[in-house]
Amino acid sequence: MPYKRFILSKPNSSITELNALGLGKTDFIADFKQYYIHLLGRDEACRSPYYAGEALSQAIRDRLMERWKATHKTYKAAHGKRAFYLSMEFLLGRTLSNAMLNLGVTDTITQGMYDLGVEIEELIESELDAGLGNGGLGRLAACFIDSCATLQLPVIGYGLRYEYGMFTQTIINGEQVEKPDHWLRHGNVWEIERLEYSLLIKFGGHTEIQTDEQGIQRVCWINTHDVLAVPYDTPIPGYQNNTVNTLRLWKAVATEEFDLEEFNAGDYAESVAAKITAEHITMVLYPNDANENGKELRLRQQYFLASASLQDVISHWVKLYGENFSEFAQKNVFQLNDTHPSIAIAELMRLLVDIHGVPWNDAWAITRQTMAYTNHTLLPEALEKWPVNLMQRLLPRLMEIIFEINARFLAEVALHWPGDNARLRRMSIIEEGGQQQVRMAYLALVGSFSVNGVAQLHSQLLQQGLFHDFYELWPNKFNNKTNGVTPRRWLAGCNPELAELITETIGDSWVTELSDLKKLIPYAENAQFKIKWRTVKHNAKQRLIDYIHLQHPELNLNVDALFDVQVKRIHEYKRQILNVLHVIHLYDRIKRGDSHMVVPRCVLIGGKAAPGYVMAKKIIKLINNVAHSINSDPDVAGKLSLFFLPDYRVSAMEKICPGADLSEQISTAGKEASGTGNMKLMMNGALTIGTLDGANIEIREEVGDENFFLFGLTEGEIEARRSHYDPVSMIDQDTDLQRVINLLESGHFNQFEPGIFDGIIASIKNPHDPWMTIADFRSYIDTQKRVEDAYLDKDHWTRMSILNCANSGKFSSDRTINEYNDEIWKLEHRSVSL
Ligand code: 9L8
Repeated sequence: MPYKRFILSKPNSSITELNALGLGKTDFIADFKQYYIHLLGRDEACRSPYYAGEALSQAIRDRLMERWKATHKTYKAAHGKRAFYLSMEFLLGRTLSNAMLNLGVTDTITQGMYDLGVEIEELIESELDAGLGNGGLGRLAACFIDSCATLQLPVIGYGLRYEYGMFTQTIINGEQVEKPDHWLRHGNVWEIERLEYSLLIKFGGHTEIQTDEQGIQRVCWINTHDVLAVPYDTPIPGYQNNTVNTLRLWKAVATEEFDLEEFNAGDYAESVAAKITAEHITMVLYPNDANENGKELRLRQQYFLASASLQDVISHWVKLYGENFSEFAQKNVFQLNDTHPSIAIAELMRLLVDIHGVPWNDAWAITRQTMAYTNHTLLPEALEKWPVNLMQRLLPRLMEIIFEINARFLAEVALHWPGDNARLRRMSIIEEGGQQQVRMAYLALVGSFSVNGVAQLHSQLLQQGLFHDFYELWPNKFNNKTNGVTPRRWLAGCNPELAELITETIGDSWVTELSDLKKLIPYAENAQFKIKWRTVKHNAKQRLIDYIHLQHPELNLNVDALFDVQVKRIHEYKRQILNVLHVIHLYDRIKRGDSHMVVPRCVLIGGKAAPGYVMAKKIIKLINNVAHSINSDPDVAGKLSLFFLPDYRVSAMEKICPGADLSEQISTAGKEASGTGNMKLMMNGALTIGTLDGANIEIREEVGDENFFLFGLTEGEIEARRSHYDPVSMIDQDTDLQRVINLLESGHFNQFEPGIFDGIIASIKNPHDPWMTIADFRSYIDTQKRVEDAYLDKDHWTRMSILNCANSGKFSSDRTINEYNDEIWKLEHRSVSL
């Protein structure tokens, strides 16, 4: 029996009287004990930091809960516009320490736990990363929702609740071995299941035109196999502002009706199999970064996300405004995180036209005023295309809608460029040829009012290259939003010692106004301050050494060495190979007694390879083999070491960036859309060695040429060189490079594994090498020499380090989100009071 009223508190009690809001030490300790003893059933004898962490997280979650409700009420009462960030990836990492920071209770809780004999650090370390993303694109989504909450913007993140996140990487015999990441195995205190908001998602079946009672013809999508989408909500707290926004992640669950149907037909085993197929949809994150694989399950995931999220928004709309959609576009905006959720454009048309009876032209106007698309890559292998026949089978109604959108769009193109058939073929959403394919980027372009790249160069290249035809048709749609990262996690949270030094020097406004770091500029000349800065860096490097020792206890690392860091996904365009060539060159110099090499250097490389990307896996093996040779050679001990850090992930970066001296951003110019690791490292006082690519260009602009180590060909020079690129003759003409290649070809690093690096060697010697690694070798080596010389002058290096941090303000995701809001979303900021 449904109850009439469900009373949880005395009618007059105000929520502030509840212990669950108290932010004092005694409030937390009381709740912590309550959860530890009664909810988890543990006692003092259980010394597991895991359960203490769970109990503490519960207590903190309670504090978020009231603020979450208050935020919800504030937004609801305002009846204002909302934005929805649709993304297949949200790479959140750990939550506990970030929640403490944003609630402003880090010191209180650290002290409170200490009083109980518990080290907070141990609890923090026992939390698993939420690895629901591959790399930059997924982490960007996580930084963005942090900034939206901090800026008090009504933005909901929509994504998928993968049962298995990004795989765990182990290294066995120098090779990557993947282990599934069952991150939910112990449950997840930070999420709340919302069964009551479950929705049905259709797959398969066919369409039919039916006439309704009013004699109106409607397309019906019938005989479908339906899957239930169940939302799980995670609170996203703003920085000390009472705002708690929502990240809603969908889980696929088999419908009971579906089971019953099959079961009644007498096929029990089939019905269980069907249930499992349905629940496969959100089972695993595809581990391909900037690399499409075209699998049917991936398309299912994409549609599942798009349909569930849109239905959720529309059912909310209908509850408030009924079937009147005239103001829908004024009140709602969807930001598509790359083309991955771009089927949402066709799905919104389906929901408006077929389900809510909106005429096509009105629905199309709404869609085109509601959808905004962010492009994250120019790499052709990452551009999504779906075979038409697959879409017809899996999503027949969506395919019809895409054909209709395309027909009307091509008519518009034909009007604009009469008789230009080549252009029609180029711009069609449907690529003709062997098998017809849907070009998802074009669907996104046609269906959106805004299209942006993620750094100046990238946005410019989109307009001049990939999307040029569309830029000519709709120049005003195009814009740039240079990426950023949240200074809460990437400075205040991960580097408390540096944060404290900054705050005692210039105050704490930088946490939410990162450009205030400019106030540090005069201190770059202050001897006292520089000593403090150096001490903080020294301590961070020592902590990084301790962290590396967990993986490599055998290594003897020198805290005064130059810490040279390249951490990111392993990809040929990111050119980890170029880094290895430099390390081999240094090794060769030391071995031949070149005494100019005086600066001890620790080179740290980390990152995951997509499991199917053979060359990337070979690169990992090469790094490990070279590391083994170098680290076991007494001739180079104390001068040079190289190590591969296994299982690079968000929580690893939080330890790495405070301790880095040099940030390697060495992609082939024009290939890295932005990069965001470059920003995290800069913020923590690392200097960049980099090409004129992605956000490196803007980093250099901000910090000044004299505080940035630039090398390599420009994007224009790269493209101009392609036709006559001759790496073999470049090797012949450069003795250092010749010696490096000889070492590789002689099998020096693979004496018992003949031939294993032949593929890598051939790829860089190939005149058609798309990444042109050899072309930048000389410039890179010479620039690395300048790095060494600069590092020798400790005082000067410290000055440059301070200036890098001081000028990193532009790269706060708060700045990025303010630009999205001012130019695309146009939401009002709403402050929340309790
Ligand atoms: N490589 C870009 C990086 O430069 C940028 O900083 C970051 C955030 O804007 O996005 C990175 C990026 N990731 C992807 C990506 C493409 C996929 C994928 C999965 C399947 C298919 C394509 C995951 C990630 N593109 N760009």
